[in-house]
Amino acid sequence: MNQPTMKGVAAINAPAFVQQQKLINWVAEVAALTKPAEIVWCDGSQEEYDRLCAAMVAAGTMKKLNPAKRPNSFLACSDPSDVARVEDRTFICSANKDDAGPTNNWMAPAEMRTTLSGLFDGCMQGRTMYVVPFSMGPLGSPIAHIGVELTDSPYVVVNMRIMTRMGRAVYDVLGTDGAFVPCVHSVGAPLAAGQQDVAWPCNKTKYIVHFPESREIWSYGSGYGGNALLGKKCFALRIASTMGRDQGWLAEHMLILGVESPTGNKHYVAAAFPSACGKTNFAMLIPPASFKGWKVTTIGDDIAWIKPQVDEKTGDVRLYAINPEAGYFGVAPGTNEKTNFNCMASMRENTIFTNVALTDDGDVWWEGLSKEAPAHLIDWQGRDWTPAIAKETGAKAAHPNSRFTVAATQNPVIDAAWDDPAGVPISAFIFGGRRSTTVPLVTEARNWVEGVYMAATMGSETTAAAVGQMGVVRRDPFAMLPFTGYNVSDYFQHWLDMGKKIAASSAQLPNIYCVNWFRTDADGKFVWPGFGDNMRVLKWMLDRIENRDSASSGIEHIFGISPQFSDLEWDGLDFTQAQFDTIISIDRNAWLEELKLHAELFEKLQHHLPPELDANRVALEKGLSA
Ligand code: SAT
Ligand code: MN
Repeated sequence: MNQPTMKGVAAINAPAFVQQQKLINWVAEVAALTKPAEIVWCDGSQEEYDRLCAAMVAAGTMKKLNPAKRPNSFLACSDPSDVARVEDRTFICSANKDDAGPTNNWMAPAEMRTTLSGLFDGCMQGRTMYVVPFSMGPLGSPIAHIGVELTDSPYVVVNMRIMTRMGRAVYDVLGTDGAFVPCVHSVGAPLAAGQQDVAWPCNKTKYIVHFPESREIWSYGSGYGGNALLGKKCFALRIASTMGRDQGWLAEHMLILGVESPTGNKHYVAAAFPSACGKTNFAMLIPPASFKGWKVTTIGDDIAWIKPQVDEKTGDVRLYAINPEAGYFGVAPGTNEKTNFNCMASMRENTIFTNVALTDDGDVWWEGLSKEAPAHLIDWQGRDWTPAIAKETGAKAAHPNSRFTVAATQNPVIDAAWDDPAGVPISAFIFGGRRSTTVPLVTEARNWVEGVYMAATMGSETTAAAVGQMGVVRRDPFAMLPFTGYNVSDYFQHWLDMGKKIAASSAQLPNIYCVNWFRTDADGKFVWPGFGDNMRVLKWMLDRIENRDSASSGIEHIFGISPQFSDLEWDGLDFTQAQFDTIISIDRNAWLEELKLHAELFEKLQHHLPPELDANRVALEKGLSA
């Protein structure tokens, strides 16, 4: 490494608890490039968090909420141009274009480095650069990995403290030569001497850049969510998926939940849904009252790292999962005591809200929080908002992608093993999209290849989590379309290989399910009640997992196995056979159209597409046409 010049920085005075020279040199190098006025080495303490929050309140970035209503909580409102992930500004800069694949934006690493050098040169002028050490996963877990984010955003620091295991203890794990993923983040808004700052600095130009070979992340121009909290999508999905490919494990866009029957049988399942499709709700599900003695507990709500572990006695390989995160960055709108009681309980205090509305008594509100909106609010853009204004202009009080950040430990149904370094064994995978038509409520794959096919061809109507048109169906393989850090066809192959590895050890492969909670009727209304009633589907899956060889529950059809009306528990829900038929039915013509879209997808993904998957498609087409 070149000896960095210290222009703009007096010296790199790393505190004694930082033991790694390589890390100190890298901080010095980035500081020499970005030229911050000051460097702060974060220790992750409460005192540090409180100090940064107070400074942001003074700067107008955050408001402190009424402590009587929402103790220790804040509302941050972003620039209206910086409200979601920017997928068209997200790049995978692998050495070979083929390794990024057709679903990622690619730029040659050297070219991107030139661009970034220009953008980052002096970009932190007048600001503080924070050094944020974090562990994705329980500190010291064999499944965990460490990152260090350099950022000029105090908002990012306080969010990272909630979302990850952040602070001094990370340096002890790193020691003198432990590996870390370097993450550089700037809002891209240098301050000239004496220049007044704005409440939410950001830049119109945005770059969210990943170098998979050197495992580096560089993010410029945005302070929002997955663009800026680099432990989340950038590290835990895009970079980690490439680490998983190289090292034989999986980094997935999945929640993990535990479900326990009244007799004490417990299983863990991991479920993939695209962003803003109810993962947090599913992960904290409260079973209907009629499900006496059933318990659902949360390991994670967004991301799963899954590693095969060999049972030393049997030689069997099982998949063990951890939640690499330590908090939830969930979608606020639609969340209420009825749809997600546990989530509401999680955010009673110590919460950072972003882009929701402010009530006159210093609390927060968003669409769907209560049936009736308050008479007056300050909306997420700082404007007066009343139900009358909303009716006239359609203005939303909260941005549709507004969020809450809370520590996982505040979740009343957190699983006892959520922080277990060993992880939890996975019994089933669930894949679900938001589809108003075509895809049945639930289907079990008969084998691993069929399950991988279901996941690979998943489609979903787009949501507000990413900038772009909403509500159009796009293919979202494994709910990983914007998050796979390498060629998605190689990623499919990796999944097939993982299956083969487990099967070769005579171990039981996890079951794979495809679900769709979102089918609508002729009036466009959801037919399935969803939320807690998803327990009915979960229970059926558990029956299937526990009685794998009995054909008693479910009926086989062209795509796999689905329940019949009589196979689900209906106690406590008014739901007719006719309603059930509309959400479980398979419309032959709609599916023939759907398969054309699968063919289109596979054509796009031709390069390295595993032949088993296209063979599965051809078999389905034949079966449907017969
Ligand atoms: O903004 S994030 O990427 O963190 C949230 C999401 O899209 O799931
Ligand atoms: Mn997500």
